[in-house]
Amino acid sequence: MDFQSEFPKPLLLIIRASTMNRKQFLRYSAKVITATFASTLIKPYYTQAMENITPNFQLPALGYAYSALEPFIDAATMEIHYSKHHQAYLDNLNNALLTTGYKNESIEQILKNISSYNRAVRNNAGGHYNHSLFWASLTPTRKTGAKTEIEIAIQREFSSLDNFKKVFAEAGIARFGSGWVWLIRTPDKKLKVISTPNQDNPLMEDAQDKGTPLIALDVWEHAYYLKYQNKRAAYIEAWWNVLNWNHADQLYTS
Ligand code: MN3
Repeated sequence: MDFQSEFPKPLLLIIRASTMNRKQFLRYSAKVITATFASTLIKPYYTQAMENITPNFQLPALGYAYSALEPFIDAATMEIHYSKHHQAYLDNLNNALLTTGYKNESIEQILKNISSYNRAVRNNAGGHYNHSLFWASLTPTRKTGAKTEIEIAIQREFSSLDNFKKVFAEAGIARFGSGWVWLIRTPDKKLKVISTPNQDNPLMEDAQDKGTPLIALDVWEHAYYLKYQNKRAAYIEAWWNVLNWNHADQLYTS
């Protein structure tokens, strides 16, 4: 018989106790007291998780110095982009979520349900996710050694790495105004180059091209204007030198 479901707890205790000797009773009582104490400790955290909590999205660690990507991306651009632009998206995201009943969703969950949020959450959740991936997609360390799986797949699907770079750069140059260029894995497991306006991204439920982001390139003017001014094509050409292929490969193979 399942005592737990058949009887209320005090009755259960009496039934159990009546069948025990003194030693068993003491041991059982200790267990009940410990369990009761533990549940009062745990309960506030559990209750908190079920109710609205204060959003606290934060900057991810950069992992390299602002100057580490010179001469391809300059230190001043990196510092302003990371510590001012990204921080502003975070502050605005945390503030916007305060008014929408935040329930501890991850950034990916927010993007996947983006149509249930307002414009401020859309712009700033996108801004936070996109920049986090962008920083992780950069490295001062040139890749050496054998081709990664993603490079092999790119060669297979785009004819050559050079052709892929051409398609990717053209998407970046063609993006009118501000936005992003992406290499994504589509739901049917194909590689595809796409671009999105503003801070939209391919995880958003209403994205025109949905998929898993593998490589992200910021083509907003703030990403390159100090060094490249109006020459977006030159910025994209230089950016290939600091692209973290190993990170892209990790996303591709996971
Ligand atoms: Mn940016």
